[in-house]
Amino acid sequence: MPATLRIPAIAVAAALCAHAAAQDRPMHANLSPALLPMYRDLLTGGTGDLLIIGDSLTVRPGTFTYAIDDLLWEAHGIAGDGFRGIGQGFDADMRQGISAVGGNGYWQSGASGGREPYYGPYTLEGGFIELNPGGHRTYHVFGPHVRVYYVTQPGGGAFQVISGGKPLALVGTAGELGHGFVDVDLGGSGLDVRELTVRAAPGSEGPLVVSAFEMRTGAGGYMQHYAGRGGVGPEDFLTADRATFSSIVGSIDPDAVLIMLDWSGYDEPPGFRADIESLIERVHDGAPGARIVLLTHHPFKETIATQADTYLAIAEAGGHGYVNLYDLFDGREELEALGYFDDFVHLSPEGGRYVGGYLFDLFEAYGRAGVAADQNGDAELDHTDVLAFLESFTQRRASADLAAPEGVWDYSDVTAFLVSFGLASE
Ligand SMILES: [Ca+2]
Ligand SMILES: [Ca+2]
Repeated sequence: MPATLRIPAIAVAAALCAHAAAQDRPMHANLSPALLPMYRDLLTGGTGDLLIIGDSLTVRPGTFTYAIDDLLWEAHGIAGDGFRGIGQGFDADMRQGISAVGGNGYWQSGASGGREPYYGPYTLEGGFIELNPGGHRTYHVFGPHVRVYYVTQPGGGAFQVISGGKPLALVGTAGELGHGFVDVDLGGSGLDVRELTVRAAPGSEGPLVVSAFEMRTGAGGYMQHYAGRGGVGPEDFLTADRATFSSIVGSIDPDAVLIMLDWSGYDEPPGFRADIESLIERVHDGAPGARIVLLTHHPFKETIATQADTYLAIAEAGGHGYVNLYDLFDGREELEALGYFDDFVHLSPEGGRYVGGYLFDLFEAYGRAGVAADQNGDAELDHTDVLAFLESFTQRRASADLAAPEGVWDYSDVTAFLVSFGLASE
């Protein structure tokens, strides 16, 4: 055989090895257990809360998180626009953002910037606004129930929360360094845009720092909370004051937490795993029952492969959910050819809709399967659910009536249980 013909053979062998390596990395794992508490709430009229801890890829306008939000709202109802920081630079004039519409006498800090004293560690997103004496800032918010988060500190001043010309709350912020929040009811119902102003109280001279809003409709359904810091990895979130971070996460009380962070220029892969695991610990300090989903980035650079392997190892060790967007595409070239790149890192609106739709389909399949398979309702999936199903099936309980015809317990219900249990065990 001529030597020239052997080179392609070696190349083919190498390609097959690469393909085999990619095949070894699953597209997802442990999704049903990770989504079970959220889907149980969504399917029983409660509020399913997902907190997303990520970088710019999760908060930028048009990215996939907005598509997930729209699809889950449509499927399960709208519980609200959730938690959003007001100090960061991603306040797009669109539904899931908060639009700043006016004000004076304030200073705004994004997550990665700041001036002394830097209040970022006493917030969840790292950003905040500081009101000067007499200063104010007005926002468009969504839904009638708004929680306003602020920083407490020695000598802290007082601010008013105002909507429709009416002062709704007067809040003193003096105390130990930390955070606080106040709930205000803007009146009415539904999803209309409302104006909300935070204003330094007359005569207040002390420093005033406001960091975030959480917006609720008061109805059951899906609510997505954003903790996004542009261009950072987990280490940046670990700079947050631990008690503050845990307390804010606890106040959000998420059913599930989606983490999508890279090492982002400051760290090396060996430190990355420990940082992600520390971040998960801190989430559980505040919300012990929250389930974790580790979501890899799409392949905008080749080192995401290492991230995909690291996330998988963390997920397998901790029993966390895992979704691998790295192997969903063949690389930058495919993303570019599909028109899914905005700027060779971030997704275009088309790319956001595709990835959001892909994740929604996964969530629906594995979330619903988990709820159907958890026959004893303890939010764990194991062999005791098989026994519980058999008993409920024999006793003709509603929990075992999983397939049409309704009110009839037959082989189609058994099949439905086995399919759900099989999916949920993947
Ligand atoms: Ca169970
Ligand atoms: Ca049936």
